[in-house]
Amino acid sequence: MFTRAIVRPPAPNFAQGLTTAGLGAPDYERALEQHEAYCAALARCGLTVTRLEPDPNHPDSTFVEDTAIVTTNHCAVLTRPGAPSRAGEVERMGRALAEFFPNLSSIGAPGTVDGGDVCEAGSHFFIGLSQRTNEAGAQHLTELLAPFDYTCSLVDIREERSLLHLKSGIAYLGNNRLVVTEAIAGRAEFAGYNLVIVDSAEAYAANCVSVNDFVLVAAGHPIFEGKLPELGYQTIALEMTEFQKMDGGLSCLSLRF
Ligand code: CIR
Repeated sequence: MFTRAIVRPPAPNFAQGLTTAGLGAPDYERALEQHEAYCAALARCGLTVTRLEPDPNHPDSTFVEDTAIVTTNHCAVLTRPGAPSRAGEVERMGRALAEFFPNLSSIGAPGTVDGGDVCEAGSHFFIGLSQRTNEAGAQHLTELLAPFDYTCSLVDIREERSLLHLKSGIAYLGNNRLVVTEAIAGRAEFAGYNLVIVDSAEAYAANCVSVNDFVLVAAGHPIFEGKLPELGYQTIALEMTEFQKMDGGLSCLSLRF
């Protein structure tokens, strides 16, 4: 069971962050409302939500997931984000996590890892090799997780232009069930899993988040949203339009542990 989440509401200059989405500039007030609804959903899932102060020096800092990997058996690793403009986000997360994780470790140079590329699936981690996460970073993370009895495998998405991060295209729901976009559903790495395949037209919905008794899903993806209750999941649909404009999804707005 998760008991806590750390989030960081967007700063007023959130629109100055990195994006490739081509969906126009986000509306700040709307982003704040969507963020607040997201926090309320985490609370409904039973989590105590810690809100870090917004950081205008780092307009992408609302996407806290990229700054650390926090595992269910209480190990935490600070990342070294692949985008230089995001490097300065990690220090604040380190201070926030130190309270809960006395043995924090860190990815070191020349490695880079964005937390969005790291998908915990039971005792196994999928690590995406992406525009943000490199081989050295993935290797270092594999070494840091090994003492905690975690195995890791790499999923190379560098040619998948539609995926910024691995978790833009996959999510683990527990019980060997993996949500995956059509584009990468055929990858050998996912062969042993029960797959919930997300239609290309709804690819953004693949970034859903299993939190205790609920699965958080991005609103506006009726095919996917319809599938989950059939499989026995209770969903909470959340408006994510303003974060989607900045290439962000549901998982990246929080660290959960
Ligand atoms: C970035 O490009 O880094 C941010 N605008 C979006 C990061 C989204 N993070 C994630 O999917 N884990």
